[in-house]
Amino acid sequence: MAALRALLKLRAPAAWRGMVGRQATRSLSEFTSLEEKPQFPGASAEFVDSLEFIQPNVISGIPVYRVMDRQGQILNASEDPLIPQEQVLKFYHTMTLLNTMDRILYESQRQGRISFYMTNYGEEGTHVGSAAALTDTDLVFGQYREAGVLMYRGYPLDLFMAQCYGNALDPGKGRQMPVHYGCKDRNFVTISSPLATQIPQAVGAAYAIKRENADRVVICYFGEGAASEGDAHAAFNFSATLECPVIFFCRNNGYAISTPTSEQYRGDGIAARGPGYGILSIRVDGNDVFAVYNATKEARRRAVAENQPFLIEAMTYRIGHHSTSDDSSAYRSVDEVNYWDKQDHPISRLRHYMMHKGWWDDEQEKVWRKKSRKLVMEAFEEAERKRKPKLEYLFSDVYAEMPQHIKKQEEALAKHLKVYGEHYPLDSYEK
Ligand SMILES: Cc1ncc(C[n+]2csc(CCOP(=O)(O)OP(=O)(O)O)c2C)c(N)n1
Ligand SMILES: [Mg+2]
Repeated sequence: MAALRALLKLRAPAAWRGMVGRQATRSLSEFTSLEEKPQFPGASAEFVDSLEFIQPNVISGIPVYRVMDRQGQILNASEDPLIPQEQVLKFYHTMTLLNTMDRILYESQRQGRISFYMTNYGEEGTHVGSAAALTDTDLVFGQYREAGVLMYRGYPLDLFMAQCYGNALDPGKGRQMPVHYGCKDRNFVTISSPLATQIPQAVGAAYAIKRENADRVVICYFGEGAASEGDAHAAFNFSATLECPVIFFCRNNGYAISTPTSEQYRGDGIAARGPGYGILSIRVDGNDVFAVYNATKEARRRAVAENQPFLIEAMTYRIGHHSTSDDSSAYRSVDEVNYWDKQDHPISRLRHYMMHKGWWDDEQEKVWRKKSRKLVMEAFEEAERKRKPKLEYLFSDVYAEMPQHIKKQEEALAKHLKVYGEHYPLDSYEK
């Protein structure tokens, strides 16, 4: 006991020093008031004399912010972001080009040309609406289903393809699974697919940006499934207590592989968690590209101006299978998927909007479909023709100087290939 007391004595002042500054500045009068008020550090509250548990649904039924209805009509003119025609066309071109790239690469995996793929079907609005609301210097941390963000930033088709093929043009030198894109020039941090890896990293980056006083924000994308990881919770809390300019962008697409949201959590989705951490939060219609744009733009403006985190929960639907390793017909109905594909799709909603405006018609659609398919096919064929990266890249870049045991492995491979090289497609590798 004495040892414990001694330990507490030693530790307490250090712990207090680490607490929020506000605690230290409370005046003496607050403690000498005759009124009985809770003085506990860490809570702002009143006393009550009735026993009542807080209902978890106190924060429930968080509304879904939208700007457009399913027919592409603006619901409230004051919410119309009034994006110029040229930029709206860029939204549409990006969303549809992404969709076409997905179709070709998905098929390519099915034919055994690449090892794996993940489509973005149905989530195009969350990517493009949020990407358009950021500036190019804002730092992006993605999960793996955000290719549209990178595409909106101008990442070319041949580099998407190079990564999926792991060919010599791939900046990752063919060392990663497909869809693990990264681009330093475009401030897009390379994907790490162990779930939630990027969330604490994004907060750390936002803290660094805050210390530099840079006019930048960090945006961190993740799925509602990844939000169940411990790292997500640690990241939320750090971002709030360290007051970091970060936007947590949750794509709530209804599933984490085969786990539906009804089995993922018991509260009101992800937005409901924000207030618990002291984070400003909003739920938006992720299939409404303008709603996503408005929410991200305002979150960005305030995150930078006020140095604080924001949480956006974009409600959407994963129309494709989780990945090429999944068959979603085992756990959801075709009718369910068809509803989102045919009746509430972000691409058709934006197309309706453009048609009302007189900015798009069936002929333009036909011409663009043909052209975008041609662009994707050309990049695809080029990627397939390219050689694989040099074999020596198997051993480089981990250590500044190659250690002995890696050197030994490299020599063993060279020896092996000298004898058995004819059994390998060595010509398909760069020399
Ligand atoms: C730590 C960890 N556990 C499990 C997995 C396997 N896994 C890959 S994706 C995924 C589901 C993630 O769902 P969600 O975050 O909702 O993203 P979505 O795929 O729906 O976009 C799981 C369980 C993983 N990659 N990492
Ligand atoms: Mg999900």
